[in-house]
Amino acid sequence: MARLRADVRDGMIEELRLALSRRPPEIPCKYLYDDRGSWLFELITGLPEYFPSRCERELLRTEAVGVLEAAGGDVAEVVELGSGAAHKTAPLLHAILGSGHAPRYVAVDISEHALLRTRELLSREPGVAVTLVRGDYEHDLSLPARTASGRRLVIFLGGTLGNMENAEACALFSRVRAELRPGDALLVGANLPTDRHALEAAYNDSAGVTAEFNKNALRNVNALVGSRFELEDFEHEAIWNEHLRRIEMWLFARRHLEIPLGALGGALRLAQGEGLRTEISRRFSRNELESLLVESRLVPSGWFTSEDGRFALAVARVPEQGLWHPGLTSSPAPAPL
Ligand code: SAH
Ligand code: AVI
Repeated sequence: MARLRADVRDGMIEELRLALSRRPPEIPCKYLYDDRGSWLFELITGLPEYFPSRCERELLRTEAVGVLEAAGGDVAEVVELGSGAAHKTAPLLHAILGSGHAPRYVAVDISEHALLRTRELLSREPGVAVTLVRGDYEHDLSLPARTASGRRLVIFLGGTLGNMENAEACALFSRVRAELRPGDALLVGANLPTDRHALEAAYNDSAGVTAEFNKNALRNVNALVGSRFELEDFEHEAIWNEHLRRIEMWLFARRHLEIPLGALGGALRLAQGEGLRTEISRRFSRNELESLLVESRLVPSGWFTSEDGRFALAVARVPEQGLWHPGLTSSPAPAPL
């Protein structure tokens, strides 16, 4: 498995330095995913309280053919961003096999563990050629050249879009778009607004797995830069931010702390009760999500929601040359962001 490129690693150090110097300090959520973090996330997806994975898996199982139709059919290649264990991807690949294509599947993930799980799970799918790409899609997205004619479909599942602010999401979509041709498509899985109690329970699970996952970011940062965060000095809490319609994962200092930051230089001082934010997890309305797609010059072409109304799949396409017009959207044009 390829190591992360040196420039990517250097970029991560700079990114961490900047994030930890903010007030409140932050650790960007990609640092949740070292090998242990990827394993913990997979455990989270099976927890009774964590509903998004189950909703999305069921949606993909029931709507795979509809999703492919909304993508324009004739899909020869699926590129998955942040594939994780790729638990939900198989129904889509089966539907492509059913349509007569032997698809190529390309997984892009920052975590080696996640990619190895992807390969393990998809090796059970005969007829699918699997390519693994280790990298940070927030900085660079150079996909391998296509090997077949037919449509490329980029998929971004799990609600991972919700871990980004609008500017980051649009920047990612632009990077994706640069790897697509007219007629290609993008599929995004997104969380929809739901009741606060279910949400807070999903991110403060009773078995404490999410707390472990959250604190693991400190362990990962220690390993990357030689900082000296002590996990027992922090309390996990996930809080619903009503105004911004997002869950925020925090680590609150249990006492006054002065944490040496190793290669980042200096120390991070936190008063007792002061927090470090490690993740935002947004809930989108249809209008918000489709506006992001339109702003990235993609044309929404399909919308599927889970029975409980908590999760949606949005499909969008790159317009054929010269055909771009916001009025091409499948629903009334969303208001600008
Ligand atoms: N799509 C899977 C996994 C979601 S977890 C699912 O729905 O279950 C988010 C995944 O994105 C993790 O595997 C993590 O390693 C990966 N990831 C997070 N930030 C990333 C980045 N900047 N570049 C590449 N992969 C990233
Ligand atoms: C990967 N991502 C969409 C998950 C989420 O729900 O925001 C990560 C997660 N954080 C806590 N639990 C799960």
